[in-house]
Amino acid sequence: MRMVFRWFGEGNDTVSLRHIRHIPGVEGIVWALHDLPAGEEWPLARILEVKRQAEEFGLHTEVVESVNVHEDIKLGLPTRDLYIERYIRTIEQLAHAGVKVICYNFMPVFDWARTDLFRKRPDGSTALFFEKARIHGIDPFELVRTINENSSLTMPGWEPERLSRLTELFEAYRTVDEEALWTHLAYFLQAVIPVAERNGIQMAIHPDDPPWSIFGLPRILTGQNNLRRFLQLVDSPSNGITLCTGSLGANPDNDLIAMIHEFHDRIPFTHIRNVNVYENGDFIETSHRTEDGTVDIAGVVKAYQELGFNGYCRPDHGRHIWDEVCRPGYGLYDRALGIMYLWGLWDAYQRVAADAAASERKEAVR
Ligand code: DNO
Repeated sequence: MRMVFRWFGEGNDTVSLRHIRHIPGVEGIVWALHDLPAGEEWPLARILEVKRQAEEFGLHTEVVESVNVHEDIKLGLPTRDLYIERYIRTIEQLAHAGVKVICYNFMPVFDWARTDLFRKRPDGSTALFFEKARIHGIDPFELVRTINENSSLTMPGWEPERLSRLTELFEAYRTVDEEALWTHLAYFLQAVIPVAERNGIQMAIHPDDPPWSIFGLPRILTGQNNLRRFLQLVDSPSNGITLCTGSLGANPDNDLIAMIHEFHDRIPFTHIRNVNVYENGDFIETSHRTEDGTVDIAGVVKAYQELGFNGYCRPDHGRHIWDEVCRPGYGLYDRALGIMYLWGLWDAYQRVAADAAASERKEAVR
């Protein structure tokens, strides 16, 4: 397991590379050119600049999250070919700079969604929260307004520029159902996966967060059967998944450990975090510890360890603790605690496995 940490870039993050370097076992950053709107080609000089900044602190830039997919591709519009062309050139430039994994998603209009960014928890910390009933009753425009008003540091995926076309997009998606979205995804993959293959890149789609339809928009990367269907769309090692335990784990019917066993050789990147799902379907993000939520984090790490997982892993959203002022979910402290928990589990399972193998060898010699 190769540990990496998300960093939003110079002047765009409260966490510094210097601090990231202090977290044990972190070898690289997970990054993006967040100021470029979806559909723009990433200039090589800008890519190399981030690489240089990270390398100054002994960190690599092998994992990108996200190269966002332009809505015209998801909508299947004739203009998609132009945006696919640019996407391909971005893949090539990233490969040229030594990138190995590109995370992206195929969620219409909105990236991940929450109803409250700073929900007070019983321990006094705050965390991201999703209230099912509220999202069903709310007008998406109002949600965008409250989210952006309540935080000067927006959630990635909710940048005001990106959402400025909201009315137009809702109108356009009226004719795109789940099957149409699958077709548009296949078209995109058929164009980009061969390029990724040639350039030694693994594309890793992020599941939908939460893994169900919101605001009547289709969502298809929601569970084990759909992920299997996704992998079969283009059967290539370059066509992979970012297995996100928090996104998929928001639906308690999702068996994460079964997914890891089934898909492990197509998981170049994993996000590990915990959520606590309530009986009514609401969920709140918690500390990474298994006992603190409804996702079996220890089981997840154990499965990866048993399978000899050698992909990239990052802790995911954390609570806001110790008075830290940070991007929602992306503070330093709770994510660093998360990493130490993940390493603790990993090292312990690894030790137990090594000890068991050693005693088996001893038995065999006797
Ligand atoms: C939220 C993230 C998502 C993720 C994208 C990947 O914190 O997990 O914004 O980066 O969906 O494309």
